[in-house]
Amino acid sequence: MKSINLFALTFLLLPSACGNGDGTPEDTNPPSCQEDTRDEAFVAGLSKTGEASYLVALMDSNPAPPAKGDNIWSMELSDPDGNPLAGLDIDVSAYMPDHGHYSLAVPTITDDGAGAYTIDPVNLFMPGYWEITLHLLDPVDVDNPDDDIELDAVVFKFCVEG
Ligand SMILES: [Cu+2]
Repeated sequence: MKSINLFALTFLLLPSACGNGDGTPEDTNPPSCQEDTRDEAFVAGLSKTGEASYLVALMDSNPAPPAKGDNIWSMELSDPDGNPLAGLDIDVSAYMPDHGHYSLAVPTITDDGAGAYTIDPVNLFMPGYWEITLHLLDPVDVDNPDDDIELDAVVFKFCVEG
């Protein structure tokens, strides 16, 4: 009986001896977002101007800042002259360059009028650095999505913790 008890005790002690997540040099956790210099701090109203001078503002995120899992984004779009842009389609692609994969979730885009749109969800299913590209599409023929014309595109860059 005594040898069995010692065997069990050895296994109980092993995890703490390996240093799991306490910042010791043998820690094998991936780098945290605090060490990532590619991402951007979230602020309500964070705006981007595409190469064609269209403006895309991230007015709010739920949750805020964007987090691992499903996020709901409230957007405002305006044309190069600053006029609100209603009636567009938005194609969203969320990509992890470090891993070479996309999020496969296809969000619902709601046109809330006067240039406001809701994207639900922006799915960031893994912790780490994400590049979320929004393609602004003009639906020339609403019955034929293949005819959409891309007006502009912008990229939002966020790192989400695990
Ligand atoms: Cu990944």
